[in-house]
Amino acid sequence: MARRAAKRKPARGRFVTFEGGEGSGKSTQIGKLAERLDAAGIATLVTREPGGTPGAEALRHVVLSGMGKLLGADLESLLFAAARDDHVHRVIAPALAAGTWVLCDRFADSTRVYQGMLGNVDPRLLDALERVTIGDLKPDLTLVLDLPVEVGLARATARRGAATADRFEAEGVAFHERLREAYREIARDNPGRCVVIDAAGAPEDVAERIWSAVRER
Ligand code: Z5A
Repeated sequence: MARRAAKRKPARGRFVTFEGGEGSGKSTQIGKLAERLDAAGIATLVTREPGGTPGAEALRHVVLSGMGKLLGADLESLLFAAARDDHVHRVIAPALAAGTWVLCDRFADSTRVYQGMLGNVDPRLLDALERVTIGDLKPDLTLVLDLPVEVGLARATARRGAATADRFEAEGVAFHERLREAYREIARDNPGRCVVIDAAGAPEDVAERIWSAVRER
């Protein structure tokens, strides 16, 4: 009797998140890493938060327009959580299960930093939201792009041109300094998952630092 070949489940893909302050180069670097992984024959999916699904992109529009801020930090956290839940369940988890590497521009650390450490949202609320939205789905690697605040803001301002600053871009320098420190703290507390990348210098040099970190892991 002919035996049917057992179907092998693909190995789970790796989940890599990019975090950092305004203008730190996350979008630029995520594209460069995706190109390198593709060239190495590794299937990748590039996505972002808030966003990544039609529903989450609609919520992105709400929070970046400043409407979320009007509701207060607790409710703004719920909007980010709703967007994340949709994104995780419809896009990230299925892609990882299919063996695709997922490269995500911002993830749960952004909520911890922006809403938690800077917005003073109770960590117990954020813990509860994480349990519901991401459960055990922690990133395998988080690259924290670290840059002096004035350099990041100058890059973001140059890119924006005459357009109006969004809800977060409009915050002052002190906010962005606290943001940078908050990310460093998260990286210190999670050394197994996070690598701080010096994001100053030419994009190609930053890409090399990221590639070394990915290879090492
Ligand atoms: N947020 C939140 O509060 N809670 C959450 O849970 C989540 C998010 C998930 C999303 O904003 C906002 O939502 C974010 C946090 C909040 N707010 N902020 N700020 P976004 O997605 O619109 O913006 P962003 O995530 O901050 O990214 P960005 O400003 O677009 O910057 P970036 O992706 O880090 O950088 P980039 O686009 O690659 O580069 C910026 C410019 O610099 C661009 O013109 C590049 O060409 C240039 N660049 C990049 N690298 C270099 C180098 N090495 N040298 C010179 N110039 C460079």
